[in-house]
Amino acid sequence: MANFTNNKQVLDFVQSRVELCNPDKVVWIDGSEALYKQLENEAMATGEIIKLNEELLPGCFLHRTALNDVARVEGRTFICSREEINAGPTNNWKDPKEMYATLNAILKDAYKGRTMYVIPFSMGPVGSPLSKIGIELTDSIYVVLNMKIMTRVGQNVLDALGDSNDFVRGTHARCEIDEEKRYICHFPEDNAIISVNSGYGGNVLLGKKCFALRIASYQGRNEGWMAEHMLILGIKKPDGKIIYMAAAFPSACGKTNLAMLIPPEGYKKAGYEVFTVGDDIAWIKKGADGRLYAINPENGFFGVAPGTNVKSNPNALESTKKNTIFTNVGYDPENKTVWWEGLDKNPPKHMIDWKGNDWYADSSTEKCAHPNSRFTAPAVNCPCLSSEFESKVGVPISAFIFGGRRAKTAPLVYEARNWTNGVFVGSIMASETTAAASGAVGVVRRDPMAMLPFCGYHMGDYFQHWLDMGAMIDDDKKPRFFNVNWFRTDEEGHFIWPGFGDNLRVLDWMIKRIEGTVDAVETPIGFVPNAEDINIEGLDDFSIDTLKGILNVDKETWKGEVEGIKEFYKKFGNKLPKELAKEADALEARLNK
Ligand code: GTP
Ligand code: SPV
Ligand code: MN
Repeated sequence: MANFTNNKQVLDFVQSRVELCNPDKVVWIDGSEALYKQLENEAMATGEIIKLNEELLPGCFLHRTALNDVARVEGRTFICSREEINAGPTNNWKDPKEMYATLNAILKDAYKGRTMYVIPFSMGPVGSPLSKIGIELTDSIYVVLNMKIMTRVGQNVLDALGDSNDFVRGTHARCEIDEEKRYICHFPEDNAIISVNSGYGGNVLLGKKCFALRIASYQGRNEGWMAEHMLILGIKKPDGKIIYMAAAFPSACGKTNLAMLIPPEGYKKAGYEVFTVGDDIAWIKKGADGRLYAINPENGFFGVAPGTNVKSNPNALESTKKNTIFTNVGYDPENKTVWWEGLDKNPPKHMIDWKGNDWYADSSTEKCAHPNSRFTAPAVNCPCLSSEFESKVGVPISAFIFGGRRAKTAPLVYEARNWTNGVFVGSIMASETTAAASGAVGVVRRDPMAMLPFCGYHMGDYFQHWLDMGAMIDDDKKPRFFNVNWFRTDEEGHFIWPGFGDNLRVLDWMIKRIEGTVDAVETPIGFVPNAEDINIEGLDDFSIDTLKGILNVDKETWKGEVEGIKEFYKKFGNKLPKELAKEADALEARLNK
């Protein structure tokens, strides 16, 4: 072991797990291609992964999870802070002592007959002052191969860590994939994560939601930075200037798509380009010049497959053409390729569905791919990856965007009045639930800053942290706040706004607001565009009246909304920042005027 590191805390951690979990063998993931090849071969031999067509999809694999293990499980996700109050009303809490006892019983001999893999990984470019290091222990080769794509893994991470104790201790054990004994547990005060009885992405790739959001949000609050469920994109204007924005949408609400958007023809011709820095998570800190800078701590995309196609997101599709792992999509055994709903209109006649059963295009009634089926693709594959992706300082953020799925209520876009009002707008986000987490789909729920399932501490304190961050930034350097809703529907339930690449038309309006070149209409909820100021040139079947319809703010609907907000706010008791309670009152007063 000492070949890999002399860090005593790392060695102690690994040793203590060896004693508890009792693996047959310990393998350190040093980042070498030879080792990854060997692991791929092993996993192919056991059927854990299926090699896809080397010509069409070089380096790609398919994996199917257990039928009961296809999404994050919020009901079984815990924040185990010593004091219950510190987990807050929106998280499940368990006393760490009690939870360690439960987990230790499950972990006892959990690796028996198996290999324990030690994955040293960096969230963020290795050596960046914004980056953080973790060690994940796992008995799953699938996890190792996914972590290789999603994070920076290997010996250089251990070298960067040196003797430091500042690393997250992650333990994952598949156990029996027993739903009843599935636990995704976070111990923020111990820098530790333990995940058992699952093999699904968000539950087991511990660098992602568990570390980069739940643990990191807690660290960020203590250390004066922010960990957010946000994509980061850069928009290059015809004058060559690049404006960076970060956007928080709940799971499966369009982050990957917005991050990789293709400008509409007219914009392309005019010289607009869009660059992806991140598609899911942003770590944000004040930079040397006083502005807020963001890095993407990840190294790949764990994206929703269904609906991804050459029209909706060609950049994401292109990213999946090599060295990608597909999870729970359809499989064409003849051509060794993959398919999912919404890829194209001609599925292969015979496939194996995500459950492993035969599926026939002309007779099967069930979905071939699971609605939360995913691809794990290396960021370097993305044709529009930002040249700043590896930047150790990050990119300066000019706007924060919040949004969700609201069939009614929220207009296409509006701008908040100022930072405090912007934090209010983020805190009242609501969205219809999706397949990204187990449970009912399509139910409207409050999801502040898209962080409801991901905030590692009391959400009232989290709101306060947002306000405190604002106080650290001079007014002329503060990002602006916007809210968007791509998902307004008509009477028949069809989306009214074309969305996807055409969302740039809305971002374009934001840029004009940032640069101070366009007016807006003041409404009780914030500033809404004059319909004439949103460029709808080149949109077929989309009139200015339709646009006016989705920009409309209905006072009566919003009065109901305020009631919902106040009800939601009650949860936080005296931890709700007074500024936000005042914002709710002020909104109500404006609506009643
Ligand atoms: P997570 O990875 O779960 O955090 O999801 P995400 O926020 O990255 O969502 P993603 O971009 O993968 O989109 C999820 C679903 O929303 C896909 O089925 C998309 O086709 C759909 N979608 C994305 N953008 C738009 C849009 O602008 N309009 C409409 N109507 N649908 C969209
Ligand atoms: C999400 O659910 O927000 C995801 C996928 O990005 S997971 O990694 O499962 O969290
Ligand atoms: Mn996400």
